[in-house]
Amino acid sequence: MRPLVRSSDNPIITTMDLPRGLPDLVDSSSVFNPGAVRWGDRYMLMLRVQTRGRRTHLVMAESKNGREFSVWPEIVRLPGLDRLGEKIYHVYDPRITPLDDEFLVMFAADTETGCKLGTARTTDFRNFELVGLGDHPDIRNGVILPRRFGDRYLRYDRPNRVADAGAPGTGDEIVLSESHDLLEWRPLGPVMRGRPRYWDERIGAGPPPVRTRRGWLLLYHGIATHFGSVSIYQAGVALFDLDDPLQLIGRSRDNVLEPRKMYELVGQVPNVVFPSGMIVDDFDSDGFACEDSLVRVYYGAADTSVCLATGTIGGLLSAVEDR
Ligand code: BMA
Repeated sequence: MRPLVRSSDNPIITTMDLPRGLPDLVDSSSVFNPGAVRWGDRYMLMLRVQTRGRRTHLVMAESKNGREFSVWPEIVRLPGLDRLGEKIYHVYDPRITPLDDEFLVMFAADTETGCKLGTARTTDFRNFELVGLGDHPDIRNGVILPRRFGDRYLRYDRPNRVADAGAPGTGDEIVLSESHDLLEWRPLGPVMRGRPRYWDERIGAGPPPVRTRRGWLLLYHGIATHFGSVSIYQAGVALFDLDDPLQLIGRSRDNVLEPRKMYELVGQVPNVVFPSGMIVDDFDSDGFACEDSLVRVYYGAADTSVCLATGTIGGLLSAVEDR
């Protein structure tokens, strides 16, 4: 059995689903790479919407069944973003972590001096408190673990240390970092590297990791570069030690999702599946994801639409091989 199966309703959100009457979103080009989280009985997505002017807006959407979403008729405002003293071009690819009765949103922010990782907090997805932008000069794909370690927050992130010709910075190493205030992050060390010549030459974390009894389960994206032509974005699985998330237990040899459907092969950026949200239905009484629980993975397809694939925790774990 394949660990992830596409929804027959894909793509589940396209620009046709965006609310009418919002001047900022009129005739938008694409909606993709959503953050995702469960909020009471609702499945919440934070969508990345791109306009014809290549402006980016974040917009919330909600659903009762995880498949049919209604998009909120307002744009997410992060108060204070314009007063940080840096010109911010785009805020995008949000990842949402539930932690202590609130939601932490970590997003990428393109600035004059590189890509930064910013954090905002919310309890209702309408009012956001901006924590700020981290000071790492060029970094993306930050995902906060949904648990504190003592008085520290931990996150996996991906410094942009690799520059492909003509492309913005990317990277081939996921790093674990710690913070006491969500603002200053200190790298603790690399946790996994890209595998040259295979499907995951460049890598970056997908959604925030899920706590299972066997370890922290992380979906990540792997990029195969193709002779200076278009890169191929796929998804794979890795597992890290529960008490020491610096230790990689194993990872999938092959990808678990790759562009095959027309909506993944063709679009604004072809050949892209980009998992950014993952919602687990069932946790046991100790807060571990149940192995037989349904998992919904939300991903951007070809930087154009939002898609859904489902599986189980057990199925994803079985894709992980011992190192
Ligand atoms: C990455 C990020 C993603 C995007 C992907 C494919 O570098 O910018 O937001 O989905 O490229 O274009």
